[in-house]
Amino acid sequence: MVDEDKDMLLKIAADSDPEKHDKKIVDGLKKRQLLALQSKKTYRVTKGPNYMPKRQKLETQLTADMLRTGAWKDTQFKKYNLNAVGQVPQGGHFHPLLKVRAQFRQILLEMGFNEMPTQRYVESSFWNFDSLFQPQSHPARDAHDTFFLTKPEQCLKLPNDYVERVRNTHENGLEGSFGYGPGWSLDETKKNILRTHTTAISSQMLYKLANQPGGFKPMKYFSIDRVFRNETLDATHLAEFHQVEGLIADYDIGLSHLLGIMDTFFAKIGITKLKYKPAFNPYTEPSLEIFGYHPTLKRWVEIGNSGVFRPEMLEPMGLPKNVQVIAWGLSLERPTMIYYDVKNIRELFGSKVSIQSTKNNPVCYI
Ligand code: FB9
Repeated sequence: MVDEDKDMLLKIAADSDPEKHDKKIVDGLKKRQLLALQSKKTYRVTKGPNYMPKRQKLETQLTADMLRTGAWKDTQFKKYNLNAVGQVPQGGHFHPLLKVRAQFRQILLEMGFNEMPTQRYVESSFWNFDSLFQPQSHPARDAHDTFFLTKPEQCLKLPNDYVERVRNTHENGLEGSFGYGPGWSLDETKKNILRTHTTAISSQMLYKLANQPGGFKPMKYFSIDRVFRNETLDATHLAEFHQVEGLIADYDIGLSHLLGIMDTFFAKIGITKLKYKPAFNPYTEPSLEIFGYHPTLKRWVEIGNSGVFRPEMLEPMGLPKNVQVIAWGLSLERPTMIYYDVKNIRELFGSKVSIQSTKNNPVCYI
C-alpha cells in the first residue's frame, strides 16, 4: 500500500463517513480490500409525552361516576383502536314465524299472487266491516271483540259516493236481498279500530281495482300481516295473530275455482287431504271452513276459512256484475306451532318470548 493510500484511509476513518469523500476513491479502496465499511446504529432514549415514573393502567370506560366527580379530567384513557377486528357475532336466528311467512310468501308469489300493501294496523270500521257488508249490529263489531281507538276516534276521509252506495245496500240490499233495514250510522262507520282481519285491505284493493283508469282487470292478491282481536288469551290465542289471505278477482269464477286454488296452496304447505264444511261469514256466500288431515299429527285439523265475496260487497264498489271474487284465509301461528312443535303460543310470539336459544333454535333470535 503506498503512502497516498494510507493518508486517504486515515482521512476516511477519521470522518467515519465515507460519503464525504470521492466515491471513486472509496470504491477503489473497497475493491482492493483496503477499506471495509460497517454501519452502526445508536439510540438516544428521552422522556416521551406520556412519560410517567409509575405504570398507570389506561381506562377503557368513561363511567357516570367519573363524570359526576370530575375524575375524568385526571384519568388516562386508552386510545380507540379503530383497526381492531370486532367480535365475531355468535350468530342469530330468524324467528320461526318469519321463516314460515317467507315460505308462504314464496309459495303465493310463485302461484302468481301479488302482495297487498298492509303496513297499516289502524283501519276505519268502514273498510274493516261496512265495505264487507258486515252489519253494524254484528257482535264482532262490539268492543268485546274489537279494539277501538280513542285518539283519533274517527277516520278523516272516506269516498263519499261509495259510502252512500254502501249505506243504501246495508239498509235495502240489492235485487234479491233485503239488507239489514234502516238505522245505518255514519258515525259508526267512521270509528277507527285495530283491523280485525286483512280483508279490510282486500276490500280497499278491490275498490281500487274497480275504479282504476281503464276499468277492472282480473287480479290475484295476497297478504300476510298482523291482525288484532279482543280475544280471551289462552295457550293458543293471543289478542293478535298473523293472517294469511289470498284472493282472486276474475270474470265468471266461483266455488270450483276456489276449491282448486285451495287444493294447490295447501298441498304446497304439506296438506293434501282436505275436507270442507259449510260455514257463515257476513261477506262471503257460500262460505267454507277448511279441514286438513295432518300426515304427522295423524288427525284432521281446522286449517282455515274461505268463501265467495257477496254481490252486496262487490256491486257498491263498482265491479262489473260478471266479476266474482274468491278468497281464503288462515293464520301463520297455527302452522308454525305445528312445524316447530310449539305447544304454547306464548313461547312463539309476544313479550314473554325468550330471545335466548331454545330447544328448537340453538341460537338466539335476531
Ligand atoms: O290457521 C288455521 N289453522 C291452521 C292453518 C294451517 C295449518 O297448517 C298445518 C301445518 C300444516 C294448521 C292449522 N286456522 C285459522 C284454523 C283454526 O286454527 C282457528 O281456530 C283459528 N283461526 C284464526 C282466527 O281465529 C279467530 C285461524 C285464523 C283465521 C281464521 C279465518 C281466516 C283467517 C285466519 C279467514 C278468512 C277469510 C275467509 C273468507 C274470505 C277471506 C278471508
